[in-house]
Amino acid sequence: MSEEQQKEGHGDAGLAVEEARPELKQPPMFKVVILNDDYTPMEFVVIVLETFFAMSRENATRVMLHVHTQGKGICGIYTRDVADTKVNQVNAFSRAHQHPLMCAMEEA
Ligand code: TYC
Repeated sequence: MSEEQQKEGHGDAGLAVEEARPELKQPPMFKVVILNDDYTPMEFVVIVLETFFAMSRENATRVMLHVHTQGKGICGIYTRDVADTKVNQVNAFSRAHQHPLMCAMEEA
């Protein structure tokens, strides 16, 4: 139909043709944090950060020292399923090596 016909109101019986806005939301994100303790060797924490969070040795060492002095530190921010998987992997790995290192998730 021509623009002219549309303006005149002929031809489409006044049907609404506006597209619905897609109802999409960003998924909630979760911080994965590690906690300090008195027993886990520093080197083990660095290996965990390299292995499960793809950190360089330099960054892993920096994060480990932050946790050692501040009590807690962020390993990364992920969707719920990825965060949950990483927490379970790290805690299983620490238990398997008989270290008390604890990893947890918090809504970001
Ligand atoms: N505090 C531990 C030590 O002195 C090292 C450590 C760092 C442990 C970070 C846990 O998340 C941690 N051996």
